[in-house]
Amino acid sequence: MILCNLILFTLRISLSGTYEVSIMQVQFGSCRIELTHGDITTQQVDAVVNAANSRLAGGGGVDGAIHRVGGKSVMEETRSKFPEGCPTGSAVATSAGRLPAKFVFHAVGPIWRGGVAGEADLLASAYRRCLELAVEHSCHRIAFPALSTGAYGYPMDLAAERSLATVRDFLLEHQQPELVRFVLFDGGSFGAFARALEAMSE
Ligand code: AR6
Repeated sequence: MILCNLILFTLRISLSGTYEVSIMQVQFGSCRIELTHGDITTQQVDAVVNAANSRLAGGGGVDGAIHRVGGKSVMEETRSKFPEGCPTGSAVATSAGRLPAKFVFHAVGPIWRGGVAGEADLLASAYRRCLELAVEHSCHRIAFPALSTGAYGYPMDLAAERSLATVRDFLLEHQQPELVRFVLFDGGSFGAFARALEAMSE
């Protein structure tokens, strides 16, 4: 049975001799998964996802960048609405302060412990909760970083496969949100996600 109509293309624009922008998109009915190089804090979407910890205490990487650019109102709202933090595999929503988005979804991915501690299911569940929050908050466009693949040590290839499959399954079932963008910080993560997305579309 054909579940969806896939259109896959890769666009590489050489802006100069040394800089290249890569974008890859796959269409699932009326929804789209998009991969791009870049910084999550510059994304013009309805919601950006933060790679948070379960105390929602702030940190480095994506978390540091989101709070630095979003400003202190994001942490103030997080502390006052969610003093208990957020369990691993889930996510909570705040407004986005000075970020060019309406909401930040603070998602807690798993710490990699060799793959034997339910990491794959927890990673999938963190992505799914963000997509549910997007639907609940009428967000049509959402941008994710590669959750758990930095300080939390989840192997990039495995994270790419699980993250993309989770988003694809959600879009096929719910037909929203209309755009899910993965914002990948470097060539290695972009390559891993591009390979996984291509394999998934064959
Ligand atoms: N935009 C997009 N991707 C980024 C950015 C950015 N500005 N900065 C880093 N990445 P991480 P985690 C990539 O460590 O593994 C924090 O201290 C990065 O290269 O931000 O889920 C929290 O407080 C990597 O591929 O998140 C937690 O304690 C990916 O984003 C802990 O780290 C995720 O890296 C969460 O660890």
